Amino acid sequence: MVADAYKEFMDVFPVLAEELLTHLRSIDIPQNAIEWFEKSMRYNVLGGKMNRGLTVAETLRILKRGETLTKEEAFKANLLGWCIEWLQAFFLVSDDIMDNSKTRRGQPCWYRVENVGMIAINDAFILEAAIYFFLKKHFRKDDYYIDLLELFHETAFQTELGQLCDLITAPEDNVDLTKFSIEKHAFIVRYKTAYYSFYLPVALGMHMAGVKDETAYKQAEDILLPLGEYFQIQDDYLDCYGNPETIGKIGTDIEDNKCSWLINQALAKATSEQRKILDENYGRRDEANVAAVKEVFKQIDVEGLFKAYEEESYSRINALIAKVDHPLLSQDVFTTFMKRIYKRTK
Ligand code: GPP
Ligand code: MG
Ligand code: MG
Ligand code: MG
Repeated sequence: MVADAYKEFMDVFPVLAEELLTHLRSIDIPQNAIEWFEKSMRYNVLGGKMNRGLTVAETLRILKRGETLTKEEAFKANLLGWCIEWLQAFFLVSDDIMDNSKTRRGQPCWYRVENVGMIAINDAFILEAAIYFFLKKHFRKDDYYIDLLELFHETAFQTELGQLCDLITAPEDNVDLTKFSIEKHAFIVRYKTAYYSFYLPVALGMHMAGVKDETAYKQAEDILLPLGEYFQIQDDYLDCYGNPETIGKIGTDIEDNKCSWLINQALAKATSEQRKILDENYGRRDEANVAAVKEVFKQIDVEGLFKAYEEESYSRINALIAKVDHPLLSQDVFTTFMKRIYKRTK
């Protein structure tokens, strides 16, 4: 990553925030709505790792083979990166309501902030709308404007389908562990996470680089989806074993009856006694139930299984990357992304 790529990216935020605020002032919306909007935007868009956002300009730089980006190219690539961060904010505000989560990025989830509550649902819609406001303002005259629109719409649709499966596989009032499977898990994570977190940033960089050949997008997708799957399995692992101070959120997967990677591993290995304990304790809100589940995870050494999976994925995905040969792509796009997430603790 270019040394000051992070700063260059962060410097775009105030410009975009001001564009939205200027628009709001122009429609004479009441002052308290402007204040609400600004607070929601800062609270929900900022404070993340910005992995997704940074990747667009980084991809563009690599695809332009080291050629320095013009000021305008760098700005537009970073703007697209921010659009993913806005999309992510829209997803996280909504996901935290659906998952009954307590904290996010080290602060209370937006819906739990005083006086916010279910207004957060509308705030989430507004966060999504901002994406199309920026795209229209800055890309309307570009020949790939329609590609950007389709990509954001299709990616949101994929993510929502993944979220749907995540939610209906985890009904709170009817715990039935026979509904889980590693195949279901693979579908859920690919759709709820991999498309928007991995394919989207790289595909946006490719559009800006002028890539039109569909086979290049397909080749990128074939690596980015497994990479995204690995990333979400890390997320499932950190939900149970991560340090809340470091990950900025308190895990709820066991309480929420989620079809996570950990429970699927445990189910595959459990004895009938352990299985009984899982059936009786998974998906329940009580601390004692959670502790019983974690004890079975410990007996089965689910943590060890994760470490082995992590090594296996690392080699498998690196082997996929080594085969990338499309002239419009570069293996560096994928290795940089992999480096950023391998063995992550947050
Ligand atoms: C991650 O799930 C997936 C999302 C945040 C996408 C949500 C999609 C919507 C359409 C709302 P997660 O619940 O494991 O994430 P976290 O652990 O960060 O809560
Ligand atoms: Mg969720
Ligand atoms: Mg969640
Ligand atoms: Mg999670």
